[in-house]
Amino acid sequence: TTVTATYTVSGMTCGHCVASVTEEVGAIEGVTGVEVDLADGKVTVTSAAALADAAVRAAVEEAGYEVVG
Ligand code: 9UX
Repeated sequence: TTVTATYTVSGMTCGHCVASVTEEVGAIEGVTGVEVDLADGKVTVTSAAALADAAVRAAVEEAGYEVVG
């Protein structure tokens, strides 16, 4: 099983933001990939297990940003 979900994240403006979000979201259990599109403010998460939106939301907030929409 592979789950892919894309989130809109506000506040990311530089490469360090990308690194922080990638690290925090990548630490969620089951997550196998994190792709951040800085220009579009999109974060695409690939997971080998069911992915809880709340977990992604919490990880993004932990990094200092916010999932919108
Ligand atoms: Mo770069 Mo991102 O200095 O919040 S880390 S803008």
